[in-house]
Amino acid sequence: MTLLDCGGRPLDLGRAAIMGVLNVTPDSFSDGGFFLSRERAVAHARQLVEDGADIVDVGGESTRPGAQPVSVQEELDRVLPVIEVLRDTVSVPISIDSSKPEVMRAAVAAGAGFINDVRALRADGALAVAAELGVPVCLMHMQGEPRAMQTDPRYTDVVAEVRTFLAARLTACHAAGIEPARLVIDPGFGFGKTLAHNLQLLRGLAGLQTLGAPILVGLSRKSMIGLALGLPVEQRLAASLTLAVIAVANGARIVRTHDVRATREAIRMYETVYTN
Ligand code: YH5
Repeated sequence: MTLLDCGGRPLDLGRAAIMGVLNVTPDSFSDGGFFLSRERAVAHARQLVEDGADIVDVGGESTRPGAQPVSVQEELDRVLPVIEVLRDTVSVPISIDSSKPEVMRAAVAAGAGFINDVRALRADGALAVAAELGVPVCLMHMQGEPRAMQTDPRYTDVVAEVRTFLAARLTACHAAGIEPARLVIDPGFGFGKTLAHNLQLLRGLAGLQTLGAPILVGLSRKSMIGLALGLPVEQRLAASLTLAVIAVANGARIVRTHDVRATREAIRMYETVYTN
């Protein structure tokens, strides 16, 4: 049975774990300033935990297709106040969703115990900082950069290429002194992939298990559902739950989702049927 030590807070992977998404990006709503956006984010995080989140993923950089880069200072200003409050108000581990070593270091100092990096520690200095911090790290595959990654994604064999990329990042982490027991891998659904690529990856997900690291997936509300079923983002719950269950059936151990309670119920029901 796998237990990840997230800076002193355990994450039990004996059953699939639910990672609740907490976006701290001020794009969609304007408000009375930092205090209001911090209070709103903290309230949302507490709701995610009440709904059954096993870990909360705090992100201050939008990595959606077409998103513009954010400065280190802007990202710190968004996430640090929220992490500081959550450290003292929720008991589950806090994940920092960032690719910037300066943000990783400050977030872990403020109370984060897990690094979720959509760039798999490829930024300058990120490998060394992650080695020094000692917390678990999720390494995600992405082809290109968010701004242009959906322009013309190309693969000969998407499952093989994602697998080879993740194997190389695991090797780079080992070489940098990061213990294998704290590494998690993620195929990066929607990150430089067409609908066909995403479907091939989901069907081939179990093939990543031989890399020896727990698999995390993020499928919640993603465009692949919109493309497959013609649904707007607010009508993607049922399809997201279906994809989450398929992922767990194919080896996923952490599921990143906006809809914690429903995702937890769907996965627990699946596990009730298939676990003796
Ligand atoms: C992920 O897969 N994804 S941010 C576009 C959407 C809906 C949702 C409306 N961070 C992942 O959630 N971290 C994100 O269309 C992630 N794995 C890991 N490890 C993108 C997102 C989203 C994008």
